[in-house]
Amino acid sequence: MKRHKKGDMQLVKIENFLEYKEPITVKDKTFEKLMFIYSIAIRELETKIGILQDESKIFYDYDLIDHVSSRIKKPESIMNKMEKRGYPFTYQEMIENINDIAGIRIICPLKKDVFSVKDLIKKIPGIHILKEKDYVTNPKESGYSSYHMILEVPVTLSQNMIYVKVELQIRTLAMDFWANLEHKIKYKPEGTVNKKVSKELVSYAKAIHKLDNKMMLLNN
Ligand code: 0O2
Repeated sequence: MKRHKKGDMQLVKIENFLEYKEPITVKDKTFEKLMFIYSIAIRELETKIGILQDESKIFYDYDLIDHVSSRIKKPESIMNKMEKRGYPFTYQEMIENINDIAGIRIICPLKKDVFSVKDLIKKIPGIHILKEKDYVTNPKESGYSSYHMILEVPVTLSQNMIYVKVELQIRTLAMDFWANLEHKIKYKPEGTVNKKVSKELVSYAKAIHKLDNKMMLLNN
């Protein structure tokens, strides 16, 4: 295969990498190529996050990050989200509008660690921040709390460097505990939930918020 020198490499956004006007067919080669590119973006970013995690331990004797998880959104979840939001089923619409095809979650011990991690992520060279939502300072009505970022991560292939979108969720262990259970109970459309349960979940989220603040003080 003919290889270009790094200096010759084209830097393109994923939207401009292939011809994406055609309709989505989840079993075709275009879909496979796209999911591969998203998975590389996850690998690249996870490596960088792992370095931050290890650096904190080795240099500062501090566990800034408890653990990291990642996933590629399932084809049926991508299609459901597009249908729900009324986007035409083309690759172009998918790439432009579905920001969480590649997702990484960083779980921190304490609330202040969430903000330290997001500051460190912002300093990683070459990464673009497209969107930020601070549901830690301002939780959602449901009680959901987490720091969200939509990033563009450069992925280097043999011929091109491509910017790929990744959704990053950063939260504490306690917020994660709540979000995982609440998601199971309520967030998915199949799960119908009555007002009493919703109210209770909000009150548990408030309790977790208090707990996170107390744990932070205890740790000072
Ligand atoms: P799923 O099934 O978890 O993937 P965007 O994604 O940027 O186009 P949106 O939907 O406004 O726009 O994003 P937001 O509010 O940042 O939420 C993105 C993700 O956060 C959701 O993805 C959930 O994973 C999580 N989330 C948001 N609100 C809640 C909540 O109330 N409870 C729980 N448990 N999780 C929440 P999806 O694709 O909507 O769902």
